[in-house]
Amino acid sequence: MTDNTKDHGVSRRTLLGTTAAAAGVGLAGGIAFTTDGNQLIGTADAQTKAAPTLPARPAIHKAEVAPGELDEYYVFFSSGQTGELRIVGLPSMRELMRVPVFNRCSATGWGQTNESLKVLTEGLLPETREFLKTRGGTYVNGDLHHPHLSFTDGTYDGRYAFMNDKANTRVARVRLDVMKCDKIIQLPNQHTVHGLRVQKYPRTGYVFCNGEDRVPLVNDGKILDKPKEYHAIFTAVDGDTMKVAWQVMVDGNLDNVDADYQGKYAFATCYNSEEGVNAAEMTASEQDWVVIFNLKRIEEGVKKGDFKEMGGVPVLDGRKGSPYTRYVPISNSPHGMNTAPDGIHIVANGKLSPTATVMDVRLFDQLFDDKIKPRDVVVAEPELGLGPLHTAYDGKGNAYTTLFIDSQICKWNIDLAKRAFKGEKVSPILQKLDVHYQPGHNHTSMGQTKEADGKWLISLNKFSKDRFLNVGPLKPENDQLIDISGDKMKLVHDGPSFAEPHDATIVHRSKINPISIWDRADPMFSDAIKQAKADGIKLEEESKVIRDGNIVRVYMTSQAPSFGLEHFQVKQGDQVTVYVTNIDSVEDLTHGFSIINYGINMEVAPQATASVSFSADKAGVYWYYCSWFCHAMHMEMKGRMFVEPKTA
Ligand code: K7E
Ligand code: CUA
Repeated sequence: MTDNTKDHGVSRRTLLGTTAAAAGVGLAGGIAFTTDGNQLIGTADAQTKAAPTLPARPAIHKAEVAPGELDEYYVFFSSGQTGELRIVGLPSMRELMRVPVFNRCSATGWGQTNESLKVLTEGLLPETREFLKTRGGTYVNGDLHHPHLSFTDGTYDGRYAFMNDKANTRVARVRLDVMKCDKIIQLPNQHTVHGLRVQKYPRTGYVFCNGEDRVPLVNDGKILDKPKEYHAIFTAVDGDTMKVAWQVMVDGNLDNVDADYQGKYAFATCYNSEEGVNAAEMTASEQDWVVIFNLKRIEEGVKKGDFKEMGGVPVLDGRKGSPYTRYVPISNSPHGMNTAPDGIHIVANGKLSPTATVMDVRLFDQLFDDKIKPRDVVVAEPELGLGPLHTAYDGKGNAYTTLFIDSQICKWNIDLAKRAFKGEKVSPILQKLDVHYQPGHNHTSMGQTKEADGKWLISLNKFSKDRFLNVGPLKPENDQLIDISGDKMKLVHDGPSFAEPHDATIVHRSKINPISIWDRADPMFSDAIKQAKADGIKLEEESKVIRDGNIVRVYMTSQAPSFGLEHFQVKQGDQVTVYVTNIDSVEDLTHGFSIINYGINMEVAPQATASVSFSADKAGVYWYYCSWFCHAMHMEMKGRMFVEPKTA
């Protein structure tokens, strides 16, 4: 009973009209509200009657959030090669904030302030430090694929978001109280980190990081074109300390990863069991695998000393035949790995195979005890369509798999798939919905937790083609919002997005509680506080210049609409650090500090301190100004830096 619902060529108007009609509500005033505060559906008719002077407009859909209303969900979006984390409201799909992580940010000074440079540099490997010495000290690019929030007991706890950098093998953590990145580490031994997920139970705990590419272990040039001696590494980072807990060497290239709801296992899709180095070699064999990691055995192995220490971390041997891992054969090149909210089923998505492979985590104990064979953990393998990449869940037993090649989302039922696998004549496929175009990840509201609520699905499509005004050869991508609360999926919104949100996490707003004004004791600027103390300065009260040879520290407050210093004087060649402390404690009253022609700009939010260091190499008068709009006299919030020329 496959129903291939086609939404080809559906216009926003007809779509909304259909939805309104389907809702079947009689409305007196044209607009009604559901009990949860969502605006619900006015028929075009009702609206026309209510406001006869307005031209007939489409009904207000529940996906639309009226001016002044708040969204029900936060979505934490990756941004791929842009390197930042984005926060979007759902269902409005309004972009709320960008959190710079691996990139540099002109607006906030990320990559320029001392506070951000500390985060960007302190976790780099020693050899990278050396390599970047003459390259500005830090990477300026990153490739952020997978943002995932910390868990306690199977659901989000609002502490952190963790994310990977595929480009430079890093893992970052964003504090959800202030929405700023506070830690970045680079993983040793591993070459790229692609898949990243966190431990769901009892808490995070571990952050699991897949090393995708295989390289010589000790990659110093002694081994080059000997692919048999290359290895891929799986890493568990301790999410509290942001240090590597342990690593496991595996066979094949690791792709995506997920964890169970019992705190016992992590599992990763692997491609390139051939261990080839080009596409033809990598896809030659019919079978790849999912590798399952036994966390308890690995921890015991570390305790017993059954590892080699490399790059300062314990590396265990998890290749085939190891007690730490099991390899479950799967059709060629599986991609996404997704745990269902039922805590039982995990799905490996076929990519090159039209199938999804469903495993039952309750069988993993027996697999590790060698009581069953690896393929015995497979309980269903439905054929869904071409290019299955990722699967999301509604918490009602249904799964939603992106079909990259078919440009569709396939909705299917896990139970029906299991019955079909046992030989019953049933089709697990409930609906196929066209998306525009070529979806990668998809995600449901709270769907990666045990609290999946089955309301919304987003499809992160790689191509938008004709869906938006033409902006030239480089097009935006298209994040589409789909209503899954009824029996049928309904496409309700197209959202253009810049390169390249692979992945997203949809979180109910009740889980996230950011602050609006910084705590003066925040560790983010503790170095500044320490330095000021050593200089006998109270950051919140004083503005003063301290000279120490050619090292100059300029302390100034900022309070709308003026800086604590109208001017300060330094000498050409001085090494200057400016500390700006925003002493306004008014919500949303952010100041900025920019020095003209010195290439300097940073954000200073209420009650924060931010600092920037530079060499005062150009003599002359340089105005500094507040770059974040703060006051009616914001334009006047400025001062002058005098750089006295060197006398020859
Ligand atoms: Cu499928 Cu990097 Cu999550 Cu992209 S990965 S789609
Ligand atoms: Cu301070 Cu604008």
